[in-house]
Amino acid sequence: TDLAPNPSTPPGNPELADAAPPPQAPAIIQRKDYRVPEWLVPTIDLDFALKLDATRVKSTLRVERNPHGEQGTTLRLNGDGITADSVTVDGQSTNSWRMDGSDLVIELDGDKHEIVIETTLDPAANSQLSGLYASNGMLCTQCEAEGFRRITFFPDRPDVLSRYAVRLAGDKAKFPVLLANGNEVARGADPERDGPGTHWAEWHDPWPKPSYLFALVAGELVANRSSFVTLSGRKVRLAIYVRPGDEARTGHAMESLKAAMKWDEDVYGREYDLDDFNIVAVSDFNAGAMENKGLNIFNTRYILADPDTATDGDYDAIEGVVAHEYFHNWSGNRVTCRDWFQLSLKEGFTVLRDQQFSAAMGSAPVKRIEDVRVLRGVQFPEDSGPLAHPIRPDSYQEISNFYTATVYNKGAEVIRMMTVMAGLDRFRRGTDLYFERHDGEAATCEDFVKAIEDGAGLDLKQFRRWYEQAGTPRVEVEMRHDATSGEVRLILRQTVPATPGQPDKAPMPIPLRTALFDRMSGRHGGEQTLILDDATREFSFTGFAEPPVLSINRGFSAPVAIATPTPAEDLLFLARHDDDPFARYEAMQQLVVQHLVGVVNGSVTGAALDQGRAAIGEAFEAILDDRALDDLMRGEFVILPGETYLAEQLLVNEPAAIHAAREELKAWLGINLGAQFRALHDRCSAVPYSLSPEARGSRKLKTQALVYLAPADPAEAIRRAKAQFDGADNMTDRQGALMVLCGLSGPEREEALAAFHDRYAGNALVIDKWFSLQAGSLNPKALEHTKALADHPDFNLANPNRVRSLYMAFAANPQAFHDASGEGYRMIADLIETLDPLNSSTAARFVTPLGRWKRMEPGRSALMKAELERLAAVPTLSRDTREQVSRSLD
Ligand code: 0A1
Ligand code: ZN
Repeated sequence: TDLAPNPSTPPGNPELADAAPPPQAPAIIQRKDYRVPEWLVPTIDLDFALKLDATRVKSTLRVERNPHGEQGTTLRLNGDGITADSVTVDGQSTNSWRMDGSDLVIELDGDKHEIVIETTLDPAANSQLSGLYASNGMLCTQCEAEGFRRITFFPDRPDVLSRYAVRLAGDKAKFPVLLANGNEVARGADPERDGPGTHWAEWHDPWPKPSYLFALVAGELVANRSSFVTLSGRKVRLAIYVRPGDEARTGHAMESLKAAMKWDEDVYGREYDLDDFNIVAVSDFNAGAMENKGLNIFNTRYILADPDTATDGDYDAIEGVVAHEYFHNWSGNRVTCRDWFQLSLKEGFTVLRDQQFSAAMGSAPVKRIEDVRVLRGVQFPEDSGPLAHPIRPDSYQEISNFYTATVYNKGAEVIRMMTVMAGLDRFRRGTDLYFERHDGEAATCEDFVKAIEDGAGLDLKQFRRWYEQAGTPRVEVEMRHDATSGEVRLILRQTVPATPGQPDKAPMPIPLRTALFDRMSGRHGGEQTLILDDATREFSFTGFAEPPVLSINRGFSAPVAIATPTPAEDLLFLARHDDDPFARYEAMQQLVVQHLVGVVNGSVTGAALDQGRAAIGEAFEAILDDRALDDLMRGEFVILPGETYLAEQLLVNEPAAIHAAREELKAWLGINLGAQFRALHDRCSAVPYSLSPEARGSRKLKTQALVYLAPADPAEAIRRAKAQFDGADNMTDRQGALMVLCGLSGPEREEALAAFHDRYAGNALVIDKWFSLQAGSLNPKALEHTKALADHPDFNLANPNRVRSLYMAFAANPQAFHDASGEGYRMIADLIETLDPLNSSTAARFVTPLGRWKRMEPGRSALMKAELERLAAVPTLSRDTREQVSRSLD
């Protein structure tokens, strides 16, 4: 290749510019600094000569000056860790380019030019799994958010949309399958051009797209093929590509895909827009999956399932993620993001859409409970910690740190509130207008809000604060009853807590679905949606001779915390009578939360402790006996609130006390309702395996029964768990039983772990479960076990699934991670330090659990902070990890 002389780059060699970057303060990208691109790239041709350790890329860009942009003379093309082998402008090799940091800058005098750039990559050495990388002998890409610049030089920003024409050539034996976005337009073999034993394929994507949606895959893959006829009668070919041997486990993903395609037509009027829809599953992947246009790339864990290897939870996750990526074709691809601050435009909306879809496919109330559990368990802590940010952030250093529960899950809740205020029909008019107005554009959150406002006929002026302000609003509730007039006055107050960089907050409109129950009849006179849109608001109701029971934030209509405790008797009433299934569940949870918080802070002792337990026991018994409840829902009711959520309710987090109080309650329930739990385990064990809701419900309850029996009667729990494990014909039962055995001690534990490992040796996804079960276990030795597992021959730092299976499970294990010695903290900090140079975006995700030191009791707080400070002193820390560490220490 002709290496262009490059006189303008001191000291004469562009590669040196990258080799040793001078230490400098990290650049902070600000939302307000957005400028339209100076240059557009209407088309790009990419020519890949694929090889695992040396792929050559020739990129041809037709660039045009943007009439709306600044009229400078330089074209800046982003790069990251790559060098140009050659650069030509309008067919001439040129000297008028230079490297500026990692970017390639070309001086151009005209308005339209053709730029050709050649780069060489080493995919096998790409351990970051961003850009083009190798996984098990295949090649694949991950370009969101800024991976395309690791492949070639390009204006790597989502508001530059191009038509892609891609030619892939490579060894026919190693890469029999060659895939890229769009349509395959030609294929053949040209050994003279590409070398002996090669073949090639050409793919054209007719839809202009940003670079983050580019993808290619090359490898030895087999396809599960099917088809779908769209609402206008077009036949779309569907294929799910996996490694040979895995094809039998793709059926559920394929069914989920077809159901999602149909649902998006029925519910949002969205039709698929290419003749092919391809999915590829890869086992080395930093995230869950990626919505590349017409070529979604998935983590194997969200594709592969059969009853022997996947739990019911895995089946649901596959259905949800397959749908999520498919839905992005409209919410993300056809309408994309102007800049990365708008990430929630596509993610919040797409999460809402996948939640709605899963609700429609299964039990809507159970799905709502699960979604709220994730929100409270992950997003609420984020919103009250050092990494809190609005769903539309104002600044970042590294965008991959903003793929958060806030942007995704709170983003979905914010749009869900629009559906509550408008109703689904009017909301649909809003989304129709949004897609119509912005199809083919790179849009903003503001564009979305405006379209909903116009289409649904809502006034969202004040509502926009939900995009601006971080922090979970707290709502206080006061009810005043006048027995003579029968009037009830409900006084609601909101406060939005201060968050980093946002000390003062303004009130936001909070839609609260509310009902007032008559104590005698157990009924209410109709639900109303109250909008709390000021610091304080009062609502008045008439016709109540007796003070009613308040059911508020039904269906979790707003992502807020109700801060006022409810009298236990009212909670018991709601747990029995509320006709909103979420509210009923919530009353049970609240009953337990209020009790456990009291136990931990010392306000509930002696007789009050006995009374509290007795009330919870009664409520549990009623739930276990209630014939009107289905088992899936019953299964939700008997899951105690998690320790992270409990910690959120306390001013000072005392993990050991929270853990002890929760475990003691479990044991008390196991002892006092032992007969019921045994009967439950027997009843559920008799239900044969199927994917019906009834059978799934019984599997959920079966293991829950063991969870309560374990602390109450360990010997019996071991007997039952062993029988469940040995007799299991599905992974849900097997994993549930192994989890219970893992938390106890004895030869049965070791035997079951060994049997499980033997049975599934070589099945990476199941071996991940084997690691997670041990690291996440209630077993008092979980810390020791985790340490030992890091040296297990199956452990592998290069595979993100494996890393997460061990260490995320560990960091989420309150007892082990918060071991008073601080060893848990050290283990995670050591992991971050070792993993960071290999895979910085995965490493950075482990900073979060260490970041919650401020509200921790003093001993652990100091230990956590010391680990963060140790990390901050590592000079070579990546931008990803450094940003998270420094925000956590601020
Ligand atoms: N857009 C994807 C998520 C995603 C983000 C970054 C990735 O690179 C590491 C990969 C995937 C989604 O929401 O599904
Ligand atoms: Zn997404």
